[in-house]
This record gives sequence, C-alpha cells and structure tokens, in this order.
Amino acid sequence: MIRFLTAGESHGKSLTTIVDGFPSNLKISEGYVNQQLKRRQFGYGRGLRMKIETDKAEILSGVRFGKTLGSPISMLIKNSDWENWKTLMSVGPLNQKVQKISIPRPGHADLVGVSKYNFNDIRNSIERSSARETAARVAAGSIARKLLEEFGVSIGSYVESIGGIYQDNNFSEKLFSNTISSNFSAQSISDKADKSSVRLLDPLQEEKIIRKIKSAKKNGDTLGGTFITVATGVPVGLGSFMNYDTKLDAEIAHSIMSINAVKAVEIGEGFLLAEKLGSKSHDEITLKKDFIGRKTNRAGGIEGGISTGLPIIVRAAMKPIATLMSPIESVDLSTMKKVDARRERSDFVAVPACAVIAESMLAWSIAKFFLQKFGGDSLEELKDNYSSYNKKLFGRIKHNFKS
Ligand code: EPS
Repeated sequence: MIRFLTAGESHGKSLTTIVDGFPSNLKISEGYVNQQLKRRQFGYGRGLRMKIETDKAEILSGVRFGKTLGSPISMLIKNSDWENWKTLMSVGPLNQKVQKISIPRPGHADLVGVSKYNFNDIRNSIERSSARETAARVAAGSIARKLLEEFGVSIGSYVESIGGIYQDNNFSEKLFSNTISSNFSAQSISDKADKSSVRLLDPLQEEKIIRKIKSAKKNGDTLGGTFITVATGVPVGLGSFMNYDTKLDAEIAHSIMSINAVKAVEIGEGFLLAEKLGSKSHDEITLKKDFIGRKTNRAGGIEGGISTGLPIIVRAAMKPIATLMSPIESVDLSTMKKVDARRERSDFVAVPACAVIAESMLAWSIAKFFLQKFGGDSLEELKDNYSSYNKKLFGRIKHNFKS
C-alpha cells in the first residue's frame, strides 16, 4: 500500500512530502523529480509568484546511491518567497500586530475555512488551501510515475479548452474511437503539449486562447478550462468490482477531483454517454488474429472498475481562479458590511498547470493499484510478478473456455 502526505503553507518556509510503500531498487534522482516540478510551473496566465519560485526538491531520505531503499522517501521543496513572509508567517508567537484579513474571496476556501476552524484571520485558511501545495504532490507523484515507466506505463496531458475556447483538434475523438496506434505512448502527448504555453497539442492554435486570457486579464478577470489526462500501457486487471473503494475509476475520480479548483471529472466519454444509445456507447469486443480487443474506447480504459488495457482517458474541468482583480461581492467580517472581495497577487489561468498536476495524481492512483495487484518488496520481485501475470493472461482465458 503506497501513501503520501504533504505539509506546508503557501508562504511558509517550505513544502514537504513523505512517500511510503514503494519497493526497493527503483532508480530515482532529484533531477527527475525537478523536471516534473518545472513542468507544473509553466503556462501562460500564471501570476508573479511563478517568476520568483523555481521549485526544486531535495530528497532527504529513502534513496541511496540513486535507488530507493523501500523506506519512506521524504522530500523538501523550499518556498523562495518565504523570505518576504518571515514575519507574517512566523512559527513562534509575534510581539507585533499584523494586519488580519477579514474579507473572504467568493470561490476560495476563505469563508468556509474561518467558519470551520474558528480562525480570526483569513490568512490561516488561505495558506494551506492554496494550490501551492500541489508542488509537493507533483514531487510525490513523480516517484509513482518513475515506477510506472519501468513497466511501460506512460502518462500525458493536454488542454482542451480555456474560457470556453476549444482547440480545434480531433485527438480526443481519436482516443475515444480507439484509432490511435496500439504502440502509442501518452508521453508523446506531453512532449507536444510541453512546447505550448497553454498545453495545446497544436501550438499554432494558441493565439485565440491567449487572446481570450489577455482580455480576461485586462478586465481583472480569470478563466478556467478543461483538460485531458491519459495513461497508456496500463495492464488489464487493475482495480476490482468487489467493493466501492477498490474500483479504479472511483480511485482516479477521487484523485483528480482533489486538485484545487477541479469541479468535474469524466472517465472516457463521461457525460456524453448519458445522451447516447447503448449501441453507440459501449466498446464492442473484437477478435483479431488471436487477440481479443475493443473497437472503440468510449469507456476510457475502465470497465467494471477494472482497467481494460486500453488507454485510460480522464477529462476534468477547472473553475476560474477565485482571486479577481475586478472583485465581485463579499462581506467584511470585521464590520459585517457589504464590500468588494479582496484583491491580491494571483494567477489568471492555471489550467495548464492543473493538467500537469492531474498527470501526477493519475500516476499515483495507477501506481497504487498496480502495486496492490503485483506487490513485491523489491523492483525485481514486482517485475517477476508482473511478467508472469501478463504472459499468461490470454492463454488462461483460452484454456479456461476451451470446450
Ligand atoms: C494561489 C495563489 C498564487 C499562486 C499559487 C496558488 O500564489 P500567491 O498568492 O503567493 O501569489 O501562484 O500557486 C503557487 C504558488 C504554485 O506554486 O502553484 C492560490 O491562491 O491558490
């Protein structure tokens, strides 16, 4: 069973994560983790904070001579901006008064946070609910991603739309119609999207989306969007239909929905399936030479909570950033009067970053179920278990049903 915890406030000294349950002998380096952290920071529409932070993870434990030991892996990511917040974020008691925040931003965790935790300063809610925390998740997710790479499982993502402007592209359709080549690797999606400042597959189409972001920014407004995350090379049989918490689709939905500002998650064609006839929804089972396959992949690689072996396709929607420079209505909790919501430094759009975070969360969920199925204390043992299952899979079906 793998697990991770993150800790850290947005403007505190650092973020940390402890990742536990990975087998020994997996090669991992700070360079690999940092490459993923860098991808998360990228994207047109991010605020000034990203100009002062260059996220770097320091591995503090669990790795020796470049390989995991099987012990908990702890990582530290320093917040460069902390230097400017030392007083405001002091761990010890302060002898001076600090300005308290009393105006909640609609859509942020400000009001629910102070209500629930009995705070007298919204700063206490802002700090932990900030999406800054996702840097630590990406560090944790990169260990999962590295493990999956050993088994040919690859993860990628791209942005489909920002502010209702869609990229004109039929790639999503290709995924659902299962017309991409069988040796297609999701990494190739990210290789393309990483080159675009808004994570489009076709950078030539960036302009209309960037225009939309510029116009929102000029009006002091923000935008959300949709993105797709894909995993290829996932073996048949991860997850189960035995219980609500063993279903792979439920696990993935939880993971992706837990990312800040995500409001919807679809597996496969998702909502569209609710409008279609059954005959146009399900993936017909085919026999090609000796191989049982599916004509289409509208189920997004999961049936009955179990991976089918086809690409896992997850679409998610991120709401617009809650901090607006042209604020909407709120209430000052110190005066109980109607006021404009508080303005502060923020991003205008973070959909590209959100897609990269979703890659990490998807990698985590798949690695969790992968390790549950194949187990083993060392990478070598895990590989033995995996290859013995995989080699015999179709042979077993044929043998069991031989009349
Ligand atoms: C965030 C607000 C901004 C973002 C931050 C998330 O930070 P600040 O208030 O310091 O300008 O930049 O995201 C990150 C710092 C990050 O690393 O992704 C928020 O309110 O959620």
